[in-house]
Amino acid sequence: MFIDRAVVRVVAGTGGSGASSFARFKYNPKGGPDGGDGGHGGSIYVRADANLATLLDYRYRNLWKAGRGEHGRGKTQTGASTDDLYLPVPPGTVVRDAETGVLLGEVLREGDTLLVARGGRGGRGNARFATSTHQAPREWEPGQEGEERQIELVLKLIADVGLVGEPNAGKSTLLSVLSAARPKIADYPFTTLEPNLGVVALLGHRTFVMADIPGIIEGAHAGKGLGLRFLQHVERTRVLAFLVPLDAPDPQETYHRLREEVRLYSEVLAGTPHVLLLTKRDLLPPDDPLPIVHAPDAAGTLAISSVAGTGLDELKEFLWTFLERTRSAAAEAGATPPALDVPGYWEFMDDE
Ligand SMILES: Nc1nc2c(ncn2[C@@H]2O[C@H](COP(=O)(O)OP(=O)(O)OP(=O)(O)O)[C@@H](O)[C@H]2O)c(=O)[nH]1
Ligand SMILES: [Mg+2]
Repeated sequence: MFIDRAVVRVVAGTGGSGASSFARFKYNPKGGPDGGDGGHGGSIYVRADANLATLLDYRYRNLWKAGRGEHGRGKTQTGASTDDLYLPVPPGTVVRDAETGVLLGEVLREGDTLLVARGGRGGRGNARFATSTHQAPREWEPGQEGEERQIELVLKLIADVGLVGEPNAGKSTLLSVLSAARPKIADYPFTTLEPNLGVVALLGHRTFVMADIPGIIEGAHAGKGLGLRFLQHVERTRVLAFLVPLDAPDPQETYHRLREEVRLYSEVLAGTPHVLLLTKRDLLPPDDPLPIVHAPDAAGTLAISSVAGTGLDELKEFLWTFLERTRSAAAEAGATPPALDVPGYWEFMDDE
C-alpha cells in the first residue's frame, strides 16, 4: 500500500537549565561560582531512507518528541545533550509546515536531511555570569524551549507515463486493468476529478508508475472543463500516452485536438515523448481495418482494448522499452527525474 501524505506533530527537546552553584573546598569554603550550562535539547530531522517506499509509519504514530537536555551541575559540569531524532521517510518526500503551508524543504536522495524542529539551547550556568565586579553571581538561565510544529509529509511519486485523452477515452479503465489502482469508471464525462496513480508490474520485477488524469477538452489550456489542473499533473511525467477511442467520429481529428490543447498549454509539455493509443478496439469488428491516424511525432501507435484485454501485454512491454530509452536520453542530458505532485489524499494497493 502506498500512503502519500501524513501530518505529524514534532516536538524538539527543551534545553537543560544552567546550574547555580559555588565551589566549596576544605580550605576555601567560598570558592567561585561553578554552575555548569544545561545540555542542548534534541532536534528533529527528516531523513531520506531508500529502504522506505511509503509514509505508512507516520499514519500510525503522529507525535514525535525529542528528549530534553540535562541540567547543568556544579563543578562547571555541562549537562548532557540529547541525541537528535531522525524521522526516516522515502526519498522524494516534501515537507511543509502543516499550519501555514510554508515549504520547509524536500529530501530527494538517500541520506538527505532536513531540520524540522530545532532543539532548545541549554541555559547558561552561574559560572558564566562572573565578571571582575560581580564575582559571586547567582544568576542562571533556564533552557530554551524546543521548537514545536505540525508538519505535513507528502510523497511525490515519479509518474512515468501520463494518460491524456478526452473524457470517456478509457483512461481510468486502462489504469485499472494494468495496475491495482481502482479509479472510478463510468460512461459519463469527467468521471475522474483527481489524478490516480497505479504501479504497472511486468515480469522480472520491472515496474513503472502510470497516472490517470481528468479528461481534457478543447479550451482546456485556457481553463475550460476541469481547467488547467490535469495538465499540471502530466507536466512532470516522463512520457505521455494520448488515448483516442476507436469509436470517435474522426480519430485523426481527436488526436490533433489533444496535441494542440497540450501545445497551447505548454510547448515543453508538447515536446514530451509520446505514444498514440487507439482504445476500445473491441468496438470495431475484428476484421475491419483500423482507421489510419497519422502521428509522425509519436514513438508508436498501438490499438488496445481494456475490456477485451487486447494488446495490453504488448503495450506494457512497449511502454517499458520506451521509458528505458527516454531515461537513458535524459541521463545523458543530465536531467533530474521529474515528479508528479498529487494534491490531496490518495492511496492504492500495490500489485505485490
Ligand atoms: N467497449 C469498451 N469500452 C471501454 C473500454 N475502455 C473503457 N470503456 C468504457 O468507456 C467509458 C469511459 O471509461 P473511463 O475509463 O471512465 O474513461 P476516462 O477516460 O477515464 O473518462 P474521464 O475520467 O471522464 O476523463 C466507460 O463506460 C468504460 O467502461 C474498452 O476498451 N472497450
Ligand atoms: Mg477517468
